[in-house]
Amino acid sequence: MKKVLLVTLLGYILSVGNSFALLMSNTDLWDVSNGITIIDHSYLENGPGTYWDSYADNMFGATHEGTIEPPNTIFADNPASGFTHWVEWQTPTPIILTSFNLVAAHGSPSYTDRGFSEFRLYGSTDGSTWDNIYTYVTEDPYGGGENYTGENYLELYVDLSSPVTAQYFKAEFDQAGVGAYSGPRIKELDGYGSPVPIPGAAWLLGSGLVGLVAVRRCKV
Ligand SMILES: [Ca+2]
Ligand SMILES: [Ca+2]
Repeated sequence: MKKVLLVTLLGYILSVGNSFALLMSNTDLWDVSNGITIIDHSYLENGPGTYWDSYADNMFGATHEGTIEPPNTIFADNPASGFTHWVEWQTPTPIILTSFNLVAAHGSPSYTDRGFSEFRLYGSTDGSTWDNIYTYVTEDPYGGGENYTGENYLELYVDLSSPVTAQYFKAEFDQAGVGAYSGPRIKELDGYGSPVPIPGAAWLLGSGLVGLVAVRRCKV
C-alpha cells in the first residue's frame, strides 16, 4: 500500500514538474496577434534603419524580417553601470493574469554576454502606478528548461499564486555584468489568463437571451 502511495506521489510530482515548461506561444494574451501594443522601451540594439535593428515587439510574437535575429528582442550593447533595460506594453482591454512564460538565451559561455542578472515584472491598471508581480534572479549559466535544454537558455514559467488584474505591464532586465557586454536577448514573453469580463457585454448578452426567449414565446 505504501509503495502504491509513493509511486502515485512520484507520478504527481513529475506531472507537476512537466507542467512547468512551456513552448513559446503566438496565441497568448501578451502576443501581438491578440492586439497588444508596445508603449515604450529602453534603447534596443542600434537605431532604426539598418539591418542591425531590433524591435521590442519581437518578444511578443512579432517577427521583423531583415533585422538582426528577427524572432528575438536584442537590447542595447555596452550599457552604463547598473543599467536596467525595460519595455512597457498594454493589452487592448484589462486582463486577469494567472501565469507567464519567459524564454531567453545568453551567449556563451557566460551570461554576461546577452544575459541579464535579474528580471522584474510589473503590472498596472492605469499605466502610472506599478505593482511588482514577480522578481527573478538568474544564474550563470541560465541552465535551460524542459523544452529549451541548452545551458544558455532560460525557461521561466510562473504560475502566480494570486491572479493579477492589469492592462499595462512592464518588464525590466538588469544587465549581467556592466561595461563591454552585449545587451540581453529575449526570445519570448508570454502571458496567460483571461480578459476581464465587461459588465456591459454581459448585460447585452443577458438582454439578448431574454429577447430570444420573448421571441420564442411570441412564436408559440
Ligand atoms: Ca507570444
Ligand atoms: Ca519572439
